[in-house]
Amino acid sequence: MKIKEIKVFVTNPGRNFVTVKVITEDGTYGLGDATVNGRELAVVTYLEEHVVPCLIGRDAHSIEDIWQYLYRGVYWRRGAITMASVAAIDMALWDIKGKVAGLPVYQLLGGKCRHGINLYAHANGVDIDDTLDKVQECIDQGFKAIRLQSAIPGLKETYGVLADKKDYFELQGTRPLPPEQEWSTAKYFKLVPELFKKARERFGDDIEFLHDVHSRLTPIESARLGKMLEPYNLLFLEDASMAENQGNYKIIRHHTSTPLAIGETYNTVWDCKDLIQNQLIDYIRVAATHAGGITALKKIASFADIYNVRTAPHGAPDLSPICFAAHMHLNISTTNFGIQEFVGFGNAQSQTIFKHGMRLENGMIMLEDAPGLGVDFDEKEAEKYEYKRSYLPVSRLEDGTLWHW
Ligand code: CS2
Ligand code: MG
Repeated sequence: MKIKEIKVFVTNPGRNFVTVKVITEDGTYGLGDATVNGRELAVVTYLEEHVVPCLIGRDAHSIEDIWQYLYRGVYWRRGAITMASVAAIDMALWDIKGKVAGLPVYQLLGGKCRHGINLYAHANGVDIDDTLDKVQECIDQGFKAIRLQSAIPGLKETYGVLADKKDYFELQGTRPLPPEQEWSTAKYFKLVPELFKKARERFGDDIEFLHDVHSRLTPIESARLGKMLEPYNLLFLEDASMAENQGNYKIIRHHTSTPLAIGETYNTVWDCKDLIQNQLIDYIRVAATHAGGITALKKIASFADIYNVRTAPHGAPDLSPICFAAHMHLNISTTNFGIQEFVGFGNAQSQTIFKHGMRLENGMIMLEDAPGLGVDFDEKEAEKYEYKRSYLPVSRLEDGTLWHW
């Protein structure tokens, strides 16, 4: 089953997505997501110039060998751009294999370990009361786990919420240069314990709460936050401190029993090997698109299982429905799956481009039994929405120092 052609598409139905289509000689095709938020065209060039020419004529069934060829066979390994390219090809090849077998990908990964996939939704508010009202909306929609983020009074555009009460997800593509936000750990510390105290008072103990620190604290500050939040029993605290230094988590872990999650920016198992094998985290959040695809995530999950670490794949809207579907096939067939982040299936335009049969039911995703990944991509629709340069925000301390976003 030789690979005949590989196409790379960029479309912007409200935000940029890079999609790869691998086509075999008999016309079977598979799809992959290669979106790296804010650096999209770098992946397109990497794929078109350096990957596609090497794959034409290769056997589409040789998923592991092609993965090794694109990873081990390249001197410059790792990094978001390289791994998103490897990932997109890998997803597309699993999609093809499923279509040829007439089976959904999860069957090829070992079959179902559960009937549905538990999700956590987002409640982002401009202040505590607004955030709590959003929590109520999530509960009304059937969600049983919710991530709470509130803007911090007195700071410009804090993480999770931007000016004009807009969710930061909506703003992609509307500003030509990175928007700037402000950060103050002191002000954040006044707000966050209060947010969760009020949330527990209003909603009781039966709902799971989560929170994303977005790497803005030093390790010892994260440790303090984890302690302060212990009474409110979080499912996990995400990205408590900078991801690059795995040693940070030794300090945090030493001081708090609040469960810890990290991994959305990791590109390979090497980025989280120490965290996992030293049991410094509870959830690993690597995404199929950014950490080398289904092949790599399956291996990371098996490694994590040995150390009681569960998976909680990144589910932000800058991952396309193809990546989301890849996560669903992994989630349903992975014994140590924990929870999946979910922010909806995208806007109306996006849903005309990416078509799928995944269903939301009572805070869970249910999968249909379509062969492959179960997502289709409408090229004609995609052409209507041109790429727009767009950036994530940057964050500065109140004195102007550039900080983590
Ligand atoms: C966030 C992401 O969903 C999350 O947990 O951290 O929204 C993240 O900021 C973006 O995906 C970055 O591209
Ligand atoms: Mg996050």
